Amino acid sequence: MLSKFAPRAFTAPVRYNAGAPLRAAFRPVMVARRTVTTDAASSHADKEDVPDSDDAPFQVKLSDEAFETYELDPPAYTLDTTKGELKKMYYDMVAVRRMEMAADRLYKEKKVRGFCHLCTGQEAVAVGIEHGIEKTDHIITAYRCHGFAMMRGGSVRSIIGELLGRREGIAHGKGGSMHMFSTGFYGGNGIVGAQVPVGAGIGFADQYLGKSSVTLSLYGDGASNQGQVFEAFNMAKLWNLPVIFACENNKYGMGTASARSSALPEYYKRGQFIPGLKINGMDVLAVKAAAEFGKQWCAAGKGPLVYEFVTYRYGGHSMSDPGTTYRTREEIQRMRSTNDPIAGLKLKILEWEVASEEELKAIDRKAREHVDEEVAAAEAMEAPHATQEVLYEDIYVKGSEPEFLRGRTPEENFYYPERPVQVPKSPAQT
Ligand SMILES: Cc1ncc(C[n+]2csc(CCOP(=O)(O)OP(=O)(O)O)c2C)c(N)n1
Ligand SMILES: [Mg+2]
Repeated sequence: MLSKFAPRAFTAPVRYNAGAPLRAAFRPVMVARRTVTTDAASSHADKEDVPDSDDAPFQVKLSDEAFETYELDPPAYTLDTTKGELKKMYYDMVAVRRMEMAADRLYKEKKVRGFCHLCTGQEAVAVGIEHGIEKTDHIITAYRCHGFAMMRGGSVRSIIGELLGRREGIAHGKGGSMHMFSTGFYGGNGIVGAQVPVGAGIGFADQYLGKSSVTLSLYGDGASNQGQVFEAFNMAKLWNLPVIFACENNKYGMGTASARSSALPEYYKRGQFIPGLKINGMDVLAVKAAAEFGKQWCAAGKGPLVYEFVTYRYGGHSMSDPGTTYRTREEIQRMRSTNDPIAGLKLKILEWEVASEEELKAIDRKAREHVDEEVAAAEAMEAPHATQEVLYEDIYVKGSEPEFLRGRTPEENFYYPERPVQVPKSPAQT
């Protein structure tokens, strides 16, 4: 029997006694198709229904074009939220963008060295996901990770401190831009696609331990063609793991447009036997609704999902890419001026009278001042001393180091300072 998930083109019966049926099998089927919008201001609410209190819930109706599904009944096109939450989402997106602007400046001042990939334009994905899941859930992503690190609870000073290579950085200055971690956040990974199976493993651990958490394993449109992504899909489906494989389709992998690298650029269908959802990744409300839906789906034991967040990066791939040689300036300008996630939410907040122009300006100022203070604190952090002690710390958990680490020559061996043996106290001593 054919699986109900098998794509039609591969399952349609093919007769070899004539050419016509074969051609018919590949003839495009004319059906009305809805495409997901990237309009960041496409949700609706009646301002009369918006309560006075910041904490009282009200309902937002998402656009009919917020989602597209693959072998999946669509989630509700409504979202329960509060005025307080909308303002917090707005604050979070402004703060992430401001932090990325600071990273951009510090890089150009040559205070940040090495790789640095900014998420400017893609803020709604990190912010919307965080508002739709719990702190006990898990996120793992690629190198475009600053926004996720912050939303998972990393302070701005620890993230910027990391970029500057300081010991107070979120990974003690040893990871840099691509390798940041915090509770429930597993990086920040530089090898394209490698984090996807690791995400499946995190989901496996949850299932094994009987926990009801969900793991979001994020990757890019370029990464989606990695073999290990499909291996992870296969195992996750076989074992029914609580994992959302989420492609941030920002239209480009380095300088290559997605349609030039992907034979099927509909990334939400890439799971084949895994239901998929395509989401307006510029609308933070649609992102939040999708994250909530996926969490409930996984908690109900329904197994993995494949998501595609349609988004856009404003800057180059990394700091060394101006980002204008493989796409037109007009395209970037159009996305910035008509699909910006922050401007879109701002428009809705004003239209629904959730906050006044002045209140929003105050939120902008608060986010700006907070980020600026934190960045200044990071810049004031002392540079690490160029000693072997500093170089070799953080390789082993403190107290579990071996006697020494080998250098290139015996003279370069590093001997860890002797530590007193930790004798556990007996209950009578405590
Ligand atoms: C295994 C591997 N191959 C190639 C690279 C070089 N590389 C770094 S980023 C990138 C493009 C990935 O694009 P995408 O997955 O769309 O993510 P985006 O940068 O758009 O967020 C490539 C090819 C790498 N880091 N790892
Ligand atoms: Mg990409």
